[in-house]
Amino acid sequence: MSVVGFDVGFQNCYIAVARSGGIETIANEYSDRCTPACISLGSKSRAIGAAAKTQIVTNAKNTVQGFKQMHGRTFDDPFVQAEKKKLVYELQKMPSDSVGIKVHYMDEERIFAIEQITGMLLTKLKETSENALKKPVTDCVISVPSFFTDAERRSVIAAADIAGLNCLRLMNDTTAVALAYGIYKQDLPAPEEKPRNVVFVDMGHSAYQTSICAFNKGKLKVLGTAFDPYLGGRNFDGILVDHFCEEFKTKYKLNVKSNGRALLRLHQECEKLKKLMSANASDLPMNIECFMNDIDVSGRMNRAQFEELCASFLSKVETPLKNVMEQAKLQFEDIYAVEILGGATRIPAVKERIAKFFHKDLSTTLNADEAVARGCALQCAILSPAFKVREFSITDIVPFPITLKWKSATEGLGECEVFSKNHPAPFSKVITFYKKEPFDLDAYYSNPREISYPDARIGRFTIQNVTPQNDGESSKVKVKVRVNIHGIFNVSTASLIEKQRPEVGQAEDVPMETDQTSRDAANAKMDNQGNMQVDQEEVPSQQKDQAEEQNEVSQNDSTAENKEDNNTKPKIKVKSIDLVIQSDLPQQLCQDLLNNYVENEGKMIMQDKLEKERNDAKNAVEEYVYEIRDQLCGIYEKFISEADAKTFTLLLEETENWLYEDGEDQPKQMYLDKLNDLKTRRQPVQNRYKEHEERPKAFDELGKKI
Ligand code: ATP
Ligand code: K
Ligand code: MG
Repeated sequence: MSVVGFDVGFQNCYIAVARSGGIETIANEYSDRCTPACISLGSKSRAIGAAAKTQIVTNAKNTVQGFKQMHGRTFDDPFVQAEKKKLVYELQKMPSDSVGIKVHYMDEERIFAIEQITGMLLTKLKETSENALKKPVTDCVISVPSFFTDAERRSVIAAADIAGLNCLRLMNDTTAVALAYGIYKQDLPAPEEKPRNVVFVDMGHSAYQTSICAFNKGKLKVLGTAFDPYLGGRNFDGILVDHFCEEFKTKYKLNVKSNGRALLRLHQECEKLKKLMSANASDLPMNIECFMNDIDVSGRMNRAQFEELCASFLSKVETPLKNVMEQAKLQFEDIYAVEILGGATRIPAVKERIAKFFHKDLSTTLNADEAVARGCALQCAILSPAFKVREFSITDIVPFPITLKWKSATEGLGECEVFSKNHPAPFSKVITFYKKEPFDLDAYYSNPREISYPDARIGRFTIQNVTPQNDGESSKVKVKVRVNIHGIFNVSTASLIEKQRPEVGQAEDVPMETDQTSRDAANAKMDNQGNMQVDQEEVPSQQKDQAEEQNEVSQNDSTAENKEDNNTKPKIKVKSIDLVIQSDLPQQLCQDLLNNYVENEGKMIMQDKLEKERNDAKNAVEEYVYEIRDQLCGIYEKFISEADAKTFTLLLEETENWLYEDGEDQPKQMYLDKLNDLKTRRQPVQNRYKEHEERPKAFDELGKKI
């Protein structure tokens, strides 16, 4: 079994794996540990990662990048609409209202769901890790921003399914980083001592996230998280692009924004310039040859100017930091270290602002690019039964409080916040209802304005098969709600507690245990008023979810059940009946569609493989032509007549020309045949050459024998 962690960034992806030597980040086929989150659809195959990035300008309309934050969103989502304006490739509304990406692939117009696009990227990451590990990869841990809502998280899991990956955990970026930070530290305070509080600050290409974690030996607890989902390196690039668009308008009379390709090139150059300015404060040039209408353009910028232009973005750096400190309820002197990571924290002005806020020098003990992937791989190792890692418990939190609402048969509306802000996660709770018929539970984010998503609905969970008791009274229904290991809310189980007829002779006159009686009475009364919510108890997760269990924050075993069993002499026997829960989740991919996408991804993988083989076969012909040509005027020269050599050379020339003309695009077999043809033609001269080469050796052998 393999242990793999994927950091799926908006711009850059990293892969870490566990090998016997420990956790390591692995490189792709270009010996680069960074794989761009980029997919280029071609007329014969797909290019994914580094190969796709080279096509951003040349195959602009079919090269997809910058899609991560469109997961789980509808096409009409204001964020999607704003992105759409900046994208060169086309977006289209899917029948389910979600975001589709319209491209030309295999000479056809195709619309891919966002899950399929990330699925393609994950296919690439999976292949890269399989090549490094030399075995199949299925189980993995994938990073997501901590601000991702349930719909976004579910959408990423669907993408993993499409790529044939089994995502053991969707791990929040900053939590992964905290794990990578803590697990190897030998000097963490003992469990009973005051914890070591560390702030993590990650600014990537699209988003800015921070968390504070408390570390003790063998464990970490997230104290708070805060973010600006729309602040990242790309905003700084955007400022430079706008600046130079203006400058080129006056200087060269060019309307850059009207030309998609030029704009893409300018983006690339501005990003380069931005990075250069991180290392160099002086005036720096930016030159682009043949930019538009055959005009070469040039501009200049220095760090001070850049910071002035970016002032409004820089002023946003502080807010999440303030927010996270308030959540953790810590003073600056309680902070042991501020660890920065993510590419955009290399911008000096960003660093300065973070350091100034905490009155502290920043730490860079983590690899700024690879820490997320490493944390994910560590988490995967912890979850994998096949791998031994030191014990380390991770307590994450619920970033957005969650409320359940329900309607009673008698019109009233019930409501209860089931998970408060920063409640430990993963976590389960049991809620008891008194009901006579099936009912709906609607889950919402309690503070719609807090989430970076336009829909506060999490989902509707219908508890089915609820019937009254034999005596016509309401039935007790226990519902387990859960924030699972992926940070996704769910109503995981529901059961109806059926009172059974007391045995003869024990009967009705036996008084019920007082606590229970009064509680039931109170409940019944509330029931009539339509307030069904009665009892809220926390229980640990079920055994079967091994992974979650070990990390779960929980009270003593089954609080709720124990209370009843210990205090009540069972005068009335009860039977628990499992109920069916039907869930209706916004933007959830239906199973049929998902199956279809899985199948399609399989087809595309096969197509890519065939295309690669075809290309390899073609390249083999070309290489063979060069090889023989060299040999004809080299080692074979003495073994072929001048006339034969001439014919052969002519044939090679013909073959070469064919490769660039009619043979440019032929089935694989055609190239194999051509290659065989050449090999057959070479055979006689090669035989003569070999014979000659072996003759002295034969003499030698003979000599030794004598
Ligand atoms: P996200 O976390 O938003 O999903 P990501 O993980 O892909 O995105 P990172 O790889 O952490 O993002 O960072 C990429 C960003 O960092 C880009 O905007 C890039 O230009 C920027 N960056 C990288 N190096 C430097 C540098 N030396 N100076 C300034 N910016 C840099
Ligand atoms: K990254
Ligand atoms: Mg990132």
